[in-house]
Amino acid sequence: MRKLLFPSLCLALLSACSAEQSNQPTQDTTPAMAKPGELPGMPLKSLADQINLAIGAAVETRHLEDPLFRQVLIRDFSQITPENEMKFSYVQPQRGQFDFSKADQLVEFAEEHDMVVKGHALVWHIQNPKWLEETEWTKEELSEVLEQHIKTVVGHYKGRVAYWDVVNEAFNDNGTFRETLWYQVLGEEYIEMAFRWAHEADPDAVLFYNDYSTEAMGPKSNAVYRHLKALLDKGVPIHGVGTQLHLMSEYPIGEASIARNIERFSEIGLDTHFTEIDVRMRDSEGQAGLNDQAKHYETLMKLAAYYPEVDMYTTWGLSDKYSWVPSWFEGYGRALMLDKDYRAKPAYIAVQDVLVDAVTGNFGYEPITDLSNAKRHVTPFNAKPLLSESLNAEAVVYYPFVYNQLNGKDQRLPGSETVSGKWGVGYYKNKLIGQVIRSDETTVTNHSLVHENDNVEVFIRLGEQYWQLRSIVGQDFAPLGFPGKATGTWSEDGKVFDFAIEFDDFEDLVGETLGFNIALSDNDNDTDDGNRKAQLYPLTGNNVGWQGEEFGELFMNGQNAVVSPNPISTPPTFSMSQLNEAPSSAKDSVWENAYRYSFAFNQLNQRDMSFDDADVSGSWQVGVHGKWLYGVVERQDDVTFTGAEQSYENDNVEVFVQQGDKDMTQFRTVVGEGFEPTNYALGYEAQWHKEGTQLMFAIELDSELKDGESIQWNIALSDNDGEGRKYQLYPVPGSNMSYLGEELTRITLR
Ligand code: 9MR
Repeated sequence: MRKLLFPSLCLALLSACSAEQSNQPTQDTTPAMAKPGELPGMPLKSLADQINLAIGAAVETRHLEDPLFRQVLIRDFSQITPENEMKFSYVQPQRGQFDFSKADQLVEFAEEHDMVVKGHALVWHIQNPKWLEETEWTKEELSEVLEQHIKTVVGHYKGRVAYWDVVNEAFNDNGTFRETLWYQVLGEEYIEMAFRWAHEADPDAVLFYNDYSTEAMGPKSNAVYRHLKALLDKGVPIHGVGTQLHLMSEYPIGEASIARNIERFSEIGLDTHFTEIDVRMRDSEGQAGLNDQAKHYETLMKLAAYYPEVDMYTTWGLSDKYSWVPSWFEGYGRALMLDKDYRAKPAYIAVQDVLVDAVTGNFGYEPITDLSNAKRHVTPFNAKPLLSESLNAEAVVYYPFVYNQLNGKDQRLPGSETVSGKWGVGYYKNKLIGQVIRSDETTVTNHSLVHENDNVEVFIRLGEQYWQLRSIVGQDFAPLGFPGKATGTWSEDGKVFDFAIEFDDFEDLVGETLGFNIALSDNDNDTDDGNRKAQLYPLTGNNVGWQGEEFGELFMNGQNAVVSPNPISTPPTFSMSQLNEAPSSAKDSVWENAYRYSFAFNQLNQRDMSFDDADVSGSWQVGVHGKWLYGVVERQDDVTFTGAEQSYENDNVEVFVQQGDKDMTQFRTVVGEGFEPTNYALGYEAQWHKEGTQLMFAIELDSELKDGESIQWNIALSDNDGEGRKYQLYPVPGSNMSYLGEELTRITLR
């Protein structure tokens, strides 16, 4: 039941309260029975005002012509963000010719109705005019263009637009810089420049960085945090961080993680705005979806009401009538608090209830900030959107096949003279489009057991269901129960396999996270039993993919898509052994039976993480004895180079160790030298043998590990042949950010 307001509050807000009484004769009137535009209870803005929270909506001028839209907006909202009409292509459609006609109407409307305006967005990679996108800019020219744009727009609204989204969406989901026009021509400094120019044009304006999938702790928000902090340290005028919050009702909201994120930004002096909230639902969802959606809106409002640093709560649109969602995410919609007839949905009621509690002193809420269950360890494999059904090598990321899961504890690559390969996938609408590139001297396809032939297997998991699709070299996929359509074609020479897997349950895969794995099998007719000698996967495991286990994750990347917060897989986990005695060298017999893995993913190349083993290759093993972690590295390299000024640029091995909640330590040993000094309090030592082909190292742990216990871990082999670093090979994919304590894997004692 909804709570009654205190009478004193009604006195203070007489008109609003009487409106409430006439609109809502009884407490249990269901909102669905209200007339279009008739909303129950106190207007949200009269409540939010009392806790200094602006409550806003994204608006376009055409919406204001709809009387109900206007009425509800004026009644309930105290802030607007121009949804499109202040973007670059609108305000500067021709070079040097500014057109503020639409944006002016919005600002005038806001002034008439006492609303605050947040300008959106000065620098973005989308909705830029043709002239801007199609010119080959020099750095000087483009920086002039940007300076003029920002100064003209912010100057035009000086004193009238209180807040600005200065830079929008500058980072990729994995925390690397997005390769926009701005970044490519101006370098990362464009962010700093944009803030400085905006500040010069209106020193009173409050300036924000804005992005999506940054509400919670994670690689992307970490990147935003790091970069904004660095800019603040340099005195760049940045006042807050906006997190868009284009959410999905079916994913739980990471409340603790959002809370921690707000707090860390606050610690560096930045306010947080919830800037573009909407919570999309599948078209097939009913009341349960509406309730989940309400929970999301409610949790966000609780956080906004609790943290004084959150002083803006803006939804991306006003009602389901004009939302951007259905046209971007096929099969999804109804993302706002009001339905298409401007009636209150459960989300509206939930938000209003939180606000009522907050202004009547009944707000007992305290966010949870314990993150122990909220950690996503490693970025998933990425599939990028394609422009057609054909795979465009530029658009996909290639990952190598890496671990031979047929070979027990020694999962090393067999070497490219035996077999090697890489794979990449993208998607077009509801089709996964993939390619495998394979190199193999001997192709065997006549074994009586189909799986013992040279083949590719693709493993897919959706919820509780999983499928294995197999294609023997030269043949189409065998239909192993997969309900959609799957086709595969091999090139004449058996080197390239192109496939398409169509998902009947989806209209578009954007934003989905699928359970995924892929394997390349190799039979050269030369084993004792005539069976395969390798089955290479991109993940380590026990070759039980066919039983529905050990899936990795494939994230269907896209503008405003979010990675599922529910990991389908456990973080990549490697194994280490208990060593009977402290090893004396890399050749000590204790290593014979220990787990062994290859260095595999070149994280220096974000488009193709495979590498050429004629340049460099290597393997690593780890074990424990007492409180010590021992490791060995075997390395083959055509050219050993250690002449670079920066030691990380030299041929080296880096080991990343983090125990429990302690800080991560990065240990580096340049080939031939010991570990570089660190501030690690316990012992550590590295020793190279045999001209840099063998390394043994030892690191003292805090405490002895028990069976089944893990540490967070990574290891990398860098290769420079004298012309800059070529490869940095890790056992997992990632964006080369382990040195920041991110993208760590686990290593478990077994
Ligand atoms: O809602 C906006 C939609 O009408 C436009 O077509 C689209 C163009 O990309 O931009 C939408 O707004 C975006 C906002 O400016 C920045 N964050 C993501 C929003 C949804 O794409």
